[in-house]
Amino acid sequence: MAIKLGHNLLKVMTHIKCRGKFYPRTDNAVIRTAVPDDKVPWNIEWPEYNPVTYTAPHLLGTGDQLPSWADPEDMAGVCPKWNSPDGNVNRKSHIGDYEVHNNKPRNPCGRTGVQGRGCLGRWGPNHAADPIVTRWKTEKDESGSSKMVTHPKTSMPILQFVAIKRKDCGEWAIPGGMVDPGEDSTSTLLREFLEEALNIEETSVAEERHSIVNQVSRFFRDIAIRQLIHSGYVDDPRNTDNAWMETMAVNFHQPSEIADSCLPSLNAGSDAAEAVWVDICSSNSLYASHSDFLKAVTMLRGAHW
Ligand code: RP5
Repeated sequence: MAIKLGHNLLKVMTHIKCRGKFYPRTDNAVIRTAVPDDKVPWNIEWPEYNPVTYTAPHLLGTGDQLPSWADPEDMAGVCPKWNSPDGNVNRKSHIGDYEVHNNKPRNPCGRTGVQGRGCLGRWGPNHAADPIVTRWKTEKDESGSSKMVTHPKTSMPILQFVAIKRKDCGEWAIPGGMVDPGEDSTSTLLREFLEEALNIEETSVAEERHSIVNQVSRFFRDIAIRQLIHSGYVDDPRNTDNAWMETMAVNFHQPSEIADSCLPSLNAGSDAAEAVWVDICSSNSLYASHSDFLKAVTMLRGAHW
């Protein structure tokens, strides 16, 4: 499969992780209506479908009590520009125009068994960015020089990626995060990597901070090592019928000849409990759609999966 710029890996996906029994972060108090595979598409009639409505309590405030990254619960007075950039909020989906019913956007991948925003801030698309930082797995040979490690079954070289352990659910993931209001996704890629995989917020010595930021910025700017993997929907467990995650996932690949010099040592911070290099293979169990993104990276780079 050729990976082209702007390729949308999951355009025709059937979401699964946002159809689990319980809505996340509710202590199992919010139960989704079970949506069978054949009832996921909105164009399949299901007149009895009437799932619970849930929006997390901290998103129901008004004025100063509402986080800057969240919409008001009632959008009637706001006149949102659905399917468009809207001030410093991007309400445009990567995957084309979504439908809006009674001022509530409809999840373009179909039913999820819960209405409202759940714990997502925006009605409609909630944009994120995922930096997939990779390198070849190497070992020293008898003469002390590095050689790429191949997998015994496929004889293909093994890629490693920077993984973080999410504090919220304990799952391993790519160190991505939400695009802040007014921020562009490219800046989010860098900021999230610095925060979650390099703990930049806790690096108090100014020179060290500058050196880390400069080193990673240079690496992320290098177009020779950068490749867009996915821009589109994410099968995130937080998705609802009216709010969903979308991301721009970009691979930054360290060439093997300079593998040791591109990045500082990993150090988990922000929403990450751990940050480590992990061998990529099909048995990695990762948050949301992150395994799909890694599979695409292995195909692109000719690595073991
Ligand atoms: C996933 O949630 C995205 O792929 C991204 O990795 C992440 C962003 O949400 P937070 O990590 O900020 O919660 O859907």
